[in-house]
Amino acid sequence: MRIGLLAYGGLGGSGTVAAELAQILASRGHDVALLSNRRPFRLRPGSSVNYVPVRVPEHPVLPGALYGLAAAGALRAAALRFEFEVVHTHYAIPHAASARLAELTIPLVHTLHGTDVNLLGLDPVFREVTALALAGTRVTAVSRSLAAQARVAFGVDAAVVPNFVDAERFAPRPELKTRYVETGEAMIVHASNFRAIKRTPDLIRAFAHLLRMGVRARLVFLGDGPERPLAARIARILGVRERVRFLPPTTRPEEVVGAADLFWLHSQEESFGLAALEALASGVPVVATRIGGLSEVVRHGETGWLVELGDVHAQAAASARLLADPGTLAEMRRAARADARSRFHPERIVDSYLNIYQEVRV
Ligand code: GMT
Repeated sequence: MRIGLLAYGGLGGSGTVAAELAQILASRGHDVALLSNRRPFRLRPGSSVNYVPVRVPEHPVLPGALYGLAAAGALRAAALRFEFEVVHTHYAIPHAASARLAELTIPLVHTLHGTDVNLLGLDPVFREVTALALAGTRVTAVSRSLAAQARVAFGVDAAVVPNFVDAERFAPRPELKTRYVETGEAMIVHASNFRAIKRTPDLIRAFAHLLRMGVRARLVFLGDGPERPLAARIARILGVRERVRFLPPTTRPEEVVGAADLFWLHSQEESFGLAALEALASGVPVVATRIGGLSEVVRHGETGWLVELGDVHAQAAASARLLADPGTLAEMRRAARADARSRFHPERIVDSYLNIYQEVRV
């Protein structure tokens, strides 16, 4: 099949999902083109996916303002060039509207990822235009919780197609732990784009509690984003800065995540939590907020532990309990990996997308 994908590039989860999907589809012999504003971090060099950058003409007064229109133009040109049989957009704002504007006579599939519904999608301006763009097309959402929010925001019935993980790549790597922490220390990892929604200051507060409980541990932050300096400042204020490591984004996150004892998230919104899934596949239990799709990804008490938003004491206490009980932790590690492999297997989930592509073509 000739498939066009439109997504945001860079480090974001929606771009990661689109890039991984594109590569699996191409490896199965489909002709795939991926359009995005920046090359997705996870699109491997030399992959057989046709990468098409969306070029946004520079405007001295309105930098970046023309992206939605540029995406429509790039999609229209690519559809003619590659003769797409289906176009699949990721992250509805503005991609669903861009695809509608491109006036393609090709079936459209739109995947909702999170803040396109529950943050930007709540703004009446975006909500109205996005609802119009989604009307009459096939829509998917990455979790049941996001599908429910999309029904309210846009009045659409989205099919749930969850994200997936490559468990060969995201696997336990305990032998790498000494790269990041001293012998005898527990290693806690958080991977993030450091937006306010991720509540990284709460993670530092939880970590300070954990240390006060007498746990020998180090918190490893992987990634970059607007609140990274704030996180470092709070760590200094709370006197734990020397126990927090900041690692820049890497093309091999599996080498950090797979070495951890626990993975932490304290997000206030998380439609799915791809980083949590990658940790689970790596055999690393997740301690996170009981928010959105996280409670669909993490099985409370079996593959991790869920706490209420803002309850940094509970985040610390649950982690201290697990770290102090090697038997339970080992069982949770095994369950985390097994559950991630069985429920979020790439081949099965890519099949779900292919079935939807087939359905919209008839
Ligand atoms: O919606 C966003 O905030 C951006 C988006 C992204 O591109 O990083 O993240 C969302 O999509 C990911 C992939 O489906 C999910 O794993 C994230 O949970 C989701 N983020 C939020 O809901 C905050």
